[in-house]
Parts: sequence; structure tokens; C-alpha cells
Amino acid sequence: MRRRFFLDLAAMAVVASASAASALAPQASNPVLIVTGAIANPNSQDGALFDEAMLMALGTSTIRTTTPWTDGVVEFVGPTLASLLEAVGAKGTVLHAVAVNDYAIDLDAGELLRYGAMLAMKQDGKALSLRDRGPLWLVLPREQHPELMDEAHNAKWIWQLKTIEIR
Ligand SMILES: Nc1nc2c(c(=O)[nH]1)N[C@H]1C(S)=C(S)[C@@H](COP(=O)(O)O)O[C@H]1N2
Ligand SMILES: [Mo]
Repeated sequence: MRRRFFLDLAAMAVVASASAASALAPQASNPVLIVTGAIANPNSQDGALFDEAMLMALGTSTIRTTTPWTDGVVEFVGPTLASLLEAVGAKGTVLHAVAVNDYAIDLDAGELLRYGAMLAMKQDGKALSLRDRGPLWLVLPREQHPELMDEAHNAKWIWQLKTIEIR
């Protein structure tokens, strides 16, 4: 337990120091994601606003995995959570994530970073529409980490993600 706690703090410290120099692009006109709370780099009075182009520019990764909601192995592409937290200059360890349908969950940033979580924007090469759980779906590499294959971790796959408040 103690060891894990220090690993989490170490991960967040890396995120925090990397963010110090970077400034965020001016606020997006068509935001798909709003990050609020403990952040160093807001780009508006409402927090850090991202449109789709800004998100894709953060640095994307690929996760190939099965999910409880899709058939077979699917390929997700989108910015890593790490790149998002770095861009906003995250200064907290809890992510209060809220979806379009007002589903909300508090996520442990350290755990998600250790697994290389991403905000998927594409599934099998196609942009995720609202009806396909987009435009943003928090994806974990569950195929590569079987310990993620349980109900508690399924609940972390928040789809139609709208806002993240960093606490
Ligand atoms: N946007 C959104 N994401 C969500 C949910 C939701 O209601 N809305 N439910 C969560 C929960 S509690 C679980 S267990 C999983 C699986 O939900 P399902 O059983 O309805 O498919 O998705 C998670 N992601
Ligand atoms: Mo759930």
C-alpha cells in the first residue's frame, strides 16, 4: 500500500514538472472536453477547453483490446491521459470525470497513468460518434492486464466524457 502511494506521487510529479513550461493553445471554439480544478494551464475562465484538433495534437497512442461493449479485438486511438494531464498542468491525484448523461466517477490518476489509459477518439479508424460512446471514451488496456477485467474497472470506462475536474 505504502509503496503504491509513493509510485502514484512519483507519476504525478513527472506530470507536474513536464507541464511547467508548456502553454495551452487559446481556448477552443468548439470544446469537446473541459478540464477544471487544480490545473496550472487554463486557457479560459472556465478552465482548459479542448476541441478535437487540440486533443489529437496532444500525442496519440493505440490500444488494442476487447471490451465488454464491443465484439472482438478493437483498436482505439486517442491522446494518452498522461499527455492531457501534462498539457493542463495537473496538480491533483483525483479525476472527477463526468459524462454527457451525467454519469460521474472519481478516478485515481496514478492508477490510470500506470496502465497508460487513453481518451479514445477513434475506434477501428472511425471517429467515435455520440451513439458509439464518443466523442471521448476512457479506455484501458484490459486485454494486456487481466486484473482490469472486473466490474470495478469497467465502471472506469466512462464514455461520452464531457468534463474532468482535477482534485
Ligand atoms: N457515460 C457513461 N459511462 C459509463 C456508465 C454510464 O452510465 N455512462 N456506466 C459505467 C459503469 S457503472 C459500468 S459498470 C460500465 C458498464 O456499464 P453497462 O453495464 O451499462 O454497460 O460503464 C461505465 N461507464
Ligand atoms: Mo457499474
